[in-house]
Amino acid sequence: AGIDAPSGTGQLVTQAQTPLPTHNSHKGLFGDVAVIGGQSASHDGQGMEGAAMLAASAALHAGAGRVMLHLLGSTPASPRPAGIAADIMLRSLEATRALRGSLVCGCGGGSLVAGVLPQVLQHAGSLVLDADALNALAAQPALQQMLQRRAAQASSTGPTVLTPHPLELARLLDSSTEQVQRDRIGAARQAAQQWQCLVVLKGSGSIVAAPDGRYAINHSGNARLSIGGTGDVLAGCIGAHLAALPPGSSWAEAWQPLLNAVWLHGHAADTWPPARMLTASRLARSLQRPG
Ligand code: NPW
Ligand code: AMP
Ligand code: MG
Repeated sequence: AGIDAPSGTGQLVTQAQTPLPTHNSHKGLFGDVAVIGGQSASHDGQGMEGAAMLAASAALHAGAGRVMLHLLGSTPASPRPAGIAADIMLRSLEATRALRGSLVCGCGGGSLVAGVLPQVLQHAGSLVLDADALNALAAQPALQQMLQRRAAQASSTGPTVLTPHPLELARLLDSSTEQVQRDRIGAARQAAQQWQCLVVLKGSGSIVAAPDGRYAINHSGNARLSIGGTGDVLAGCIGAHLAALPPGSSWAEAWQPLLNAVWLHGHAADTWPPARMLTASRLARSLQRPG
């Protein structure tokens, strides 16, 4: 109910297609996720560590084998912020970047993200760019050129996923929220083709678009997701679903795992007990593989 699948290259996502782990699985098979973001409160007093912590928690609960986190502006002497699950490894920027697996960058990253993006864009594996990573790209044409170079070298790097909400996409396209919302499919496809990336335009009925023009409309999720932090949870969830792809995978190989992640994120909200308040940290902990 709700949204009709348009004709052409559109598809409606109504369930995840995720195989269950086999009997002899080990953590190496699920892949690792590194999260870089969450500008430390000690840097400028803004305190957006929570966003990166939510992304890391989501990656953990969505099935990553191991999760590492670098809080921008932190040093080895920085205290471990309360609330980071014991399962999550705090690492330096260099150690986090060197990880094999997928890299999620931008959640709560503030102004410090722009400085790390040139290195992040060279990551040999899947890359998810969210929030302030998207804002930095929008503000700096030189970073956009690096993003395009990454796409041209995809066989030695990996697929890139941009996860903007309507205002973030408007910033990237030098447009307005209203214009993006007027033609959500067109805006998502334009960005996917322009940057040769996979794009998830978030909101009610998230649009997933690919560089070749194909797109999908996600059918799960509801207005209970309209709270702070749920987008950070989505970024980590996508990171987990892309983590097992080998370096050099194409965007086409990332397409179905990406649709699974977007659908499962919304599904977690759809199956949340109605009488219980949904929060982003609870959403992260409720993510699960189907089956
Ligand atoms: P309006 O008000 O309609 O003009 P920003 P942010 C629009 C971190 N967080 N449909 C809407 O614009 C993030 O990771 C940290 C239409 C809205 O006001 C970022 O790093 C948290 N419009 C940073 O904060 C938890 C829509 O976008 C504006 C829309 C800033 O991120 C919270 C907000 O955009 C947060 O995640 C829709 N569906 N969705 C933490 N715990 O540490 C959004 N808009 O100005 O980019 O701010 O998204 O809050
Ligand atoms: P962000 O704007 O980055 O915090 O991300 C918000 C997340 O919640 C995205 O995954 C959106 O698709 C989702 N979301 C927000 N509002 C709704 C809604 N009304 N219906 C479905 N999903 C929503
Ligand atoms: Mg967000």
